Amino acid sequence: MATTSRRTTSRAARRPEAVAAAHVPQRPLDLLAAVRDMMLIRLFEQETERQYKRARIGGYCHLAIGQEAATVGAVAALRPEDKLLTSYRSHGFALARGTSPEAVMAELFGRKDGCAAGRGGSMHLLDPARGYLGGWGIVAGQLPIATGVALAAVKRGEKVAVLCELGDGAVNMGAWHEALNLAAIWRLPVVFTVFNNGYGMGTSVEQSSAEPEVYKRAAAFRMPGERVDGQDVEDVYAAADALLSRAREQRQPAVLEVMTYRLRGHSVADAGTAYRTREEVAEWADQRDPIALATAKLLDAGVAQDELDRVAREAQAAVDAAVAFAEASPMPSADTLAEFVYGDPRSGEQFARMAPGAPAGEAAIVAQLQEAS
Ligand SMILES: Cc1ncc(C[n+]2csc(CCOP(=O)(O)OP(=O)(O)O)c2C)c(N)n1
Repeated sequence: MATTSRRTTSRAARRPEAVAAAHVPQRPLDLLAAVRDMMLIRLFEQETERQYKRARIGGYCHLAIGQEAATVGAVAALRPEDKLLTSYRSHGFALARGTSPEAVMAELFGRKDGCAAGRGGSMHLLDPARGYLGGWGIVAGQLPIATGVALAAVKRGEKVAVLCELGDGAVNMGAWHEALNLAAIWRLPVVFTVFNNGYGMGTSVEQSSAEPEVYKRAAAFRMPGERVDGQDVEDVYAAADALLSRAREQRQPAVLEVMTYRLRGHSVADAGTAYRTREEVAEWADQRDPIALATAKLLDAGVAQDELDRVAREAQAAVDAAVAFAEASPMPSADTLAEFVYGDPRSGEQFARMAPGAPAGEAAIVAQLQEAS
């Protein structure tokens, strides 16, 4: 009888070979500021895990502990006018882009003062004022939207770049091909930034991808493709800066593969040990923790340990304040349910048509509209 074997592939905790030109960023990265952001994100997500276990947070919840350098390095390369779209593993992106920890935590709690007014939760963070056009829950769902956002920017004559983050699991979806093909044909300013953390849920990249070196897939669309060490915030920043600059100035789309690792399970419901060994996780935590790597560089450069301790204390205070804010924020009231569903402010009418006895309701609304016009 044929048997199936679940092949697991170990992901060694070592610096991957970068496949990128040596980029010299236009503006140097402020490494201390990057460490501050990474610490905030780490502490925020550790608190998120605690609050989830206390049932303050419901629904799906995906932590990106271990991926902070990838997130902070990529976001640091964005200009204020640029746009950002990501997958559901989105807490760090909102925080790195400047959304307040209060607004993010309140969103996780489903509260009125959350950054998506309590409608989105962990997977659907949103901050249009900062160009963060969402965490998206459908794998690869954000890709065609990012292509569309880039097309809209070109049509409006805006010189902006779009950073579209996705997981390695998204590169085998049809939307990947559609979005990259159109971006290439129309020369749209979008950088598809693949956070390759080795696994899509419990399936390794090697098990699921005929070409596991994701950056090479850019060749199918005649785009530049680069791979960078995602645990080194300076490297991620330099590569993202180069590709985003070319997108902004020359409308050159690209693929950036950021090699990283998530130290937690796929979501809070996954212990993350069925498809990888405890040793593998421990090796990444001990040898390739992005915050430890960056703080070691700062200490080497003469930054005092006291200064780093102060940064960590301030980050923890910001997280504590975020929890207090979220607890105090009210739940959205039921009569605002129809708000934010459609861009059209008349969404209330559309909801009314769906109410019990809608046909009559609809007739009345149509009559009112006719009267008003
Ligand atoms: C279209 C679709 N299919 C399946 C799922 C369920 N699902 C959620 S996350 C995920 C794995 C995605 O992995 P990857 O893209 O590598 O991102 P990561 O979770 O590692 O950040 C799957 C299959 C989904 N959300 N959307």
